[in-house]
Amino acid sequence: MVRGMTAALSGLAMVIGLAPAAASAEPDPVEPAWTYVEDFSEGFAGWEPDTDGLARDWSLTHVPAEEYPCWQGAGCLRYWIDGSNDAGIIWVVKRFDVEPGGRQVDMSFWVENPNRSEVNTWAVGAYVGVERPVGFPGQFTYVGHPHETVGWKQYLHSQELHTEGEVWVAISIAVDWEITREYLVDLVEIDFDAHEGG
Ligand SMILES: [Ca+2]
Repeated sequence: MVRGMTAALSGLAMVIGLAPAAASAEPDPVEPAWTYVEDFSEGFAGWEPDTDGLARDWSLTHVPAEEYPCWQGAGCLRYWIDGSNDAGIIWVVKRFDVEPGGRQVDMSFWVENPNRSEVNTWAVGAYVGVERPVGFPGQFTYVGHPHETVGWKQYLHSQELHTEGEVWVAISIAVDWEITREYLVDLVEIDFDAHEGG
């Protein structure tokens, strides 16, 4: 048994020893993984409000924690939509510049639902891609309904992609009932990792 283990370790050492020579034929290594964190204490922090234009009225504003129950820090984002057209998506979007290549993007964010209601099954969505989203059907990935929880809830989304150098990330809320609603969004965290085969 001891002899077998020694042989295995010896084999492992040979593999490790050969690795540098093999690596010389590989593409240049991509940048190391990095994480973006934003809690909107200072404002929009470069995120831009946008919409598909179908809601009768909407607003997307930065609000202070003194006036709204933000999840973390001094402020958060307030999504307000008049759903009386029974249609409409609003979102914030931000462009990130990364080294070209394959990326595994894992994002999370928090949404606050002020009350539980039958007319609260509005869709929380997320987008990670190489182009700015415009809101056509199916472009945002459905990640949950806010009515499942009263108060703050974390939503997750992951996407693999190949980029020439830019990645767009967006967080959306879509109308589902002909009423007016508001939600708060806070604390976005995004991991940009290289993935093999990129
Ligand atoms: Ca915040």
